[in-house]
Amino acid sequence: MKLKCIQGDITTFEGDAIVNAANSSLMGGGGVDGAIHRAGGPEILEACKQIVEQQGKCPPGHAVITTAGKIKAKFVIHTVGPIWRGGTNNEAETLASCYKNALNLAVQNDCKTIAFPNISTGVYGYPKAEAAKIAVATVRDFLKHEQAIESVTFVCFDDENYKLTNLELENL
Ligand code: AR6
Repeated sequence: MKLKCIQGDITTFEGDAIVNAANSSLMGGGGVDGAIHRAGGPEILEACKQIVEQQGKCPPGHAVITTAGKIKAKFVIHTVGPIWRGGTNNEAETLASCYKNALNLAVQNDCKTIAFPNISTGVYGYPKAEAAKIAVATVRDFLKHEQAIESVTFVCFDDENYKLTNLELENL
């Protein structure tokens, strides 16, 4: 199985790239974003600033890639999840785009082992069960036509996301 699920802190992932659940400013924040910037050090913020200078803010559903600074992984792929507004504002499509665009960047940068957090399920309020369905289905579909990636690991922080993501993987 190329798809895995573990519980823990994504900043300690030993692989090619970790994905960050950022916000459009790319200037850091709380949650997993804060944890990644703290663990990686100022190099990550510096790289984010350069990206924003060149191409502006990162819209929801899009992704950019930077150094991982002091983090073991080689890269951080920053994506901006949708803020949950009841489900009728393209939240599902935007969330799926986060996973697809992050994986595309991973492939373009020769990343073979990638870790995702449960994007949008913290501060952004996306219902966890629905987010887990979208995350697993989108990654599974991507891997069907992309052979270069060896593994995608969902690194779940809280018990609920860990259980829900495992459930989706068992249902595959
Ligand atoms: N490793 C893995 N997952 C984590 C970690 C960690 N170290 N810490 C938290 N999580 P959130 P969002 C999980 O709020 O909902 C930030 O301020 C957490 O349990 O980090 O996409 C950004 O700057 C949850 O399941 O991201 C944005 O402003 C998941 O990560 C905003 O939050 C996502 O929760 C983005 O909100």
